[in-house]
Amino acid sequence: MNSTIRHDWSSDHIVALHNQPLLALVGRASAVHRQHHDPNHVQKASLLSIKTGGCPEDCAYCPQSAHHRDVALTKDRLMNPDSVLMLAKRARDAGADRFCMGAAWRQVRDGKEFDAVLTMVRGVRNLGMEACVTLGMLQPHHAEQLAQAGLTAYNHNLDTSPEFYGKIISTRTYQERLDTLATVRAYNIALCCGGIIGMGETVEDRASMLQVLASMTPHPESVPINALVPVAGTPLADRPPIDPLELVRMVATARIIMPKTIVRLSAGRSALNREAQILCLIAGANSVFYGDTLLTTPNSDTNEDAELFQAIGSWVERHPVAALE
Ligand code: SAM
Ligand code: DTB
Ligand code: SF4
Repeated sequence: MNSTIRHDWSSDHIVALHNQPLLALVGRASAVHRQHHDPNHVQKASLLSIKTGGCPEDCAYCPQSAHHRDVALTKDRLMNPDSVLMLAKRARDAGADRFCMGAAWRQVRDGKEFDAVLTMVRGVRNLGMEACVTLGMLQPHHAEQLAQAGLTAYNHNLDTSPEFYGKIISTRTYQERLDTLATVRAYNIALCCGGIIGMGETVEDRASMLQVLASMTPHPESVPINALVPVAGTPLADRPPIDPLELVRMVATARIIMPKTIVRLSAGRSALNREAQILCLIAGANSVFYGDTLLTTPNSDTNEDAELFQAIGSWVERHPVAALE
């Protein structure tokens, strides 16, 4: 199996990979996955909205945009670091080893609020967890301070292809996103960067987004694949749900073209039954969000997740059998 790391995948090639017969696609993706990752380990990441709603951006999918006035959402100021760290500890005790904090900001600003976020990052790291934040756009000195605080990764998504992007967001350009990603990279913070499927984009758009991700050197360390969670009051509220196998194809394609990247089966997982989730894990997903809520919408039920992890035997970091082989 040839899975050298490439940065020159063409969109056409990615479409062809994506559209090949499902069993061939999943088989190839699974082989790449096994070559580069422990197939029994599923990382559990916990997600917390540290500042909710009232965001000046107009992302069509997002319940937190102030432009979508009919969304039933309670806005909240930035949480205090003590409460955040209490929840981080609880998540760690429940089995999460990565804690991701999201703020509904257009961009980071200097001041007390950013200082509080730095305190949260330091606190999460002191708990022995990976820390990830998503705070919108940032300037170099913000990235520098986040790196000094020990931040593991910065999440900033492309969301979709450059071609479809204008149908989803008008208040921030694709180039601004790429600039933010470059700033994060310049300070040696790992990149968590992915997108959403199910917003009305074509398979070509999905491939085009993957092409942009795979052209980055190195590939993003982490790629979240979200399925749209349609929220009442947002412009995308009535989008029909995607077929779970579309998520499987997206995960598998990401796995093949970015062999070492941590692929995250992110929002929309609660619409998948156990077997569809397992297919995604076989096809190369390394991680799921674990906990009752994503940022503002419900996540998969934690009891059902416990049963899922029990069924696949991934509670143990490394299965003892692996040590015998
Ligand atoms: N405001 C920051 C930003 O946009 O960079 C951080 C928070 S924002 C909520 C983080 C990501 O969540 C978005 O880029 C998008 O990919 C994802 N997201 C938001 N709402 C979603 C939804 N309804 N369904 C799926 N993914 C969603
Ligand atoms: C990402 O790609 N997915 C997460 C995380 N990064 C921050 C967010 C999903 C949000 C889903 C909608 C909500 O709960 O508000
Ligand atoms: Fe704001 Fe982020 Fe939601 Fe866009 S995705 S509206 S930037 S919180």
